[in-house]
Amino acid sequence: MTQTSHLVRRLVTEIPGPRSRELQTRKSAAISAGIGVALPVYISRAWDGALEDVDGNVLIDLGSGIGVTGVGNANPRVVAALARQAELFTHVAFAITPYESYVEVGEALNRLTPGDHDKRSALFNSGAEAVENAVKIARAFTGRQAIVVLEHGYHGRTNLTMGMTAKAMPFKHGFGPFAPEVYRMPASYPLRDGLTGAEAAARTVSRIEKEIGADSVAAIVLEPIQGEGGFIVPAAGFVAELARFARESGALLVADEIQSGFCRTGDWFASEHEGVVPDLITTAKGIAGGMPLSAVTGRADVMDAVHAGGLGGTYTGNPVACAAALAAIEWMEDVDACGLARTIDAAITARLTTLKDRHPEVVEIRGRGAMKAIEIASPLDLTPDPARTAELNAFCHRNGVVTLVTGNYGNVMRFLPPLSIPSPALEEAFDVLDEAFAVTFG
Ligand code: PLZ
Repeated sequence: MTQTSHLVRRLVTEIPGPRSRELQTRKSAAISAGIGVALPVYISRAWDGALEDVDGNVLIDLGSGIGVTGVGNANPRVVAALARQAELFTHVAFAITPYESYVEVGEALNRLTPGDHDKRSALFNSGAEAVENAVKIARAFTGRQAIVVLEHGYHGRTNLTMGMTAKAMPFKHGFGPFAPEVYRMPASYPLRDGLTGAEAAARTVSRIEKEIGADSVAAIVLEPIQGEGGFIVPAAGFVAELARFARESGALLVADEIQSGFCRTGDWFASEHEGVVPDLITTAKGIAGGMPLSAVTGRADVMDAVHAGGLGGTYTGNPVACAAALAAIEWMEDVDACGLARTIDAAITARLTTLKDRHPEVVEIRGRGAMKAIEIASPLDLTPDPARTAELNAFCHRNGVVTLVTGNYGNVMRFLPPLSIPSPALEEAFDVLDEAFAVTFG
């Protein structure tokens, strides 16, 4: 963690302040009610681990815009690179007249993703779009249709990826029908299923064989650490075992590393920790310091199985986003961002361990690197406690710390600070969490 002194939580009004409340009223009148806002504090600028609002409050950021600004908000190197590019050209469409930075991002992804085999990449805009394209590629390569996804999985909000996402509210409710040939199979959730990785994988494989047929599966798409599902770390060996099954049955393993990628977990990609080399990997979020960019990277033979022109989109691999990605990747390599994530892990784990000792309602501390979470439930029978999780979260918000709730039961608080967060800011944020627990649980 960088040691800088400019970051201090500063609360000059109640949260949200008057100017934010005014904007929220305008928001309700102008913007669809379907666009939710978790914390209606309107931001005017942001930097490493800090968000300043329109009322002059400075909040500590433990969310990184849902795991995006790992390099720090408005990282100066990213800003300089994208401004330079924007002056040259903002868009020409790679499919019409290409440019070098797109190719460079592809080269970087091929180099950084797990495995030293021959790889190819394709760039898109959003995470959901990357997942959609991974499915297209897997179907084109295998000639099969079935897509296996897991309980608690999250893959996006487009029609196909909604179908691949486990949670109904708020993501799918009322939006069906969903795309066919998507099969949800049991995952590994050590706290709640008590199974080893091998046992959980055997259960999943058996269900795939009986309900889909192994020779019908185009791909198993999984998050090596489940993000929106609750920062669930599968039991050791689960992912590797599914990778083995995929290899033996002619299916592809697609690792959705949209949330876990780019040093977030203390490795460049969470698959590395599982000892798995995915056939395809989807990335987004942390790739470009806040600019919309996503990618599918993987085996050259698979990626090249698609006919020319089969993949694309007007904005895919936008040059400004590519310039941002190259600067963000360079920053991550220069500062050893994976090392920063591991340092953050140690600091957060220490704080959460103390908290868990005092409050048995913290039934588990989990996650890796700067992707950590606590699950809040009855210590007696693990009944999820979404009400008190919401109270804790609201306390943090009122007191100037941006925390996020996750999990299919709504009872997981997750911590995704920028990897550049100064250590005092991190400690201060966890002081607030301590107070939140004291107030909520006594
Ligand atoms: N795959 C693993 O985490 C995005 C969604 C927030 P997009 N997660 C945050 C929300 O409420 O929409 C995500 C992810 C994983 C795919 C996606 C989808 O990425 O860039 O949001 O489309």
